[in-house]
Amino acid sequence: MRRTSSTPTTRRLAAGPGTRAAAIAAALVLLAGCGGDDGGSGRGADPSASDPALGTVTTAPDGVQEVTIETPDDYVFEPDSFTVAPGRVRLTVRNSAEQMVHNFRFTPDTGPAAIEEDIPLLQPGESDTIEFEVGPVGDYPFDCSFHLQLGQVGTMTVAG
Ligand SMILES: [Cu+2]
Repeated sequence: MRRTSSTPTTRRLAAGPGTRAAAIAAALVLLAGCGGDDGGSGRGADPSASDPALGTVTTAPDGVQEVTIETPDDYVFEPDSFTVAPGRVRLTVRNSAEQMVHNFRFTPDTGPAAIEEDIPLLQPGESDTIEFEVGPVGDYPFDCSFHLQLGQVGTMTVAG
């Protein structure tokens, strides 16, 4: 997929997609070696999927929920919705556009609680990762502020 050719610029976190892929590969080796016993820490992560689909929430080795979405050249998020459980979330937004700059923020004054973390600017081909805590269940609208008027919006659902 495109991940291998992208160059994530993870400014705030050391663990990018490559690190995660390596960790999953290491986990596979461990599973093969010990016959898949009660390691148990990989809940929610399918060990056969080294590259989770966009919008698929997996649990990293450190217990944080991880999910990746993309912003292509049209004014959408791909996917435009995903669901997490209360707790920590590590969200990566990858701008898969060839022309267009995008950004990511939780739409101000919406949702059950404010989430201040945002990604102010993503150049074409760039990705960035933010990490935040979610508590109250409900729908948290997000948008690209550049293209909000063109309908570039989505929803993160927090479900207990
Ligand atoms: Cu945009």
